[in-house]
Amino acid sequence: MIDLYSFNTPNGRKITVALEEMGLPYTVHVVDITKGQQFDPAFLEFAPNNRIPAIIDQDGPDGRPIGIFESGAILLYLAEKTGRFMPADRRGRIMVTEWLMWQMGGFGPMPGQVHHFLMQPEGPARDYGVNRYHTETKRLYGVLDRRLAGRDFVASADEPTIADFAILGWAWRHERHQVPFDDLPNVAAWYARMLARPGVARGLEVPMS
Ligand SMILES: N[C@@H](CCC(=O)N[C@@H](CS)C(=O)NCC(=O)O)C(=O)O
Repeated sequence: MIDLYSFNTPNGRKITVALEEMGLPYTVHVVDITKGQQFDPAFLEFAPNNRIPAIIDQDGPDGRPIGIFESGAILLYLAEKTGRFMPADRRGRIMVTEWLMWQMGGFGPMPGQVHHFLMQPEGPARDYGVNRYHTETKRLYGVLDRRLAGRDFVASADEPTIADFAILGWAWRHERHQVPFDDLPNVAAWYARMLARPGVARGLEVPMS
């Protein structure tokens, strides 16, 4: 059994989607980041960066519990544990790692900044922040759209991988960071393809707040 410590956010949704797709049993423990619960000392024991998501797998690699923080590390761990959503061949694994790191380094931090600046009071600081991070977020969506031309999934031709789950978590909030899919036909088709999967749909619906 896996204990998931999370909240209803893009980074949190990556993991419920992965757990549902993998068919792993798990229990959600809501960490309400709007109430400061991410600073609870008991949570910091295994999530020292005071951010969700984090997991404790009671059945860790050596049969003992293991705590893991950082959504990318959790996805890699779950893929290794199940042998699923990560290709077996080295070239395929490198491609998944590239797109997972692309998400973790940019396609998450950048739209996250758009969310932040959109909530600021009107004024030059807000305008500067929104412009800067919205421009970069749109650039990243352009990269994704070009990558998905003629492909069903980001890093593997015929089935999704953990890279798709990671990217989906943020694309799921595209309306909030104000990037419509009108000029992103390949992203739009991929998004619809992902949402049509029952595991993805369940992962996006699991109560987490
Ligand atoms: N790189 C981290 C980022 C995690 C992250 O930023 N989580 C946000 C919610 S999406 C959070 O917990 N924020 C709490 C806070 O800022 O105190 C990951 O991917 O796990």
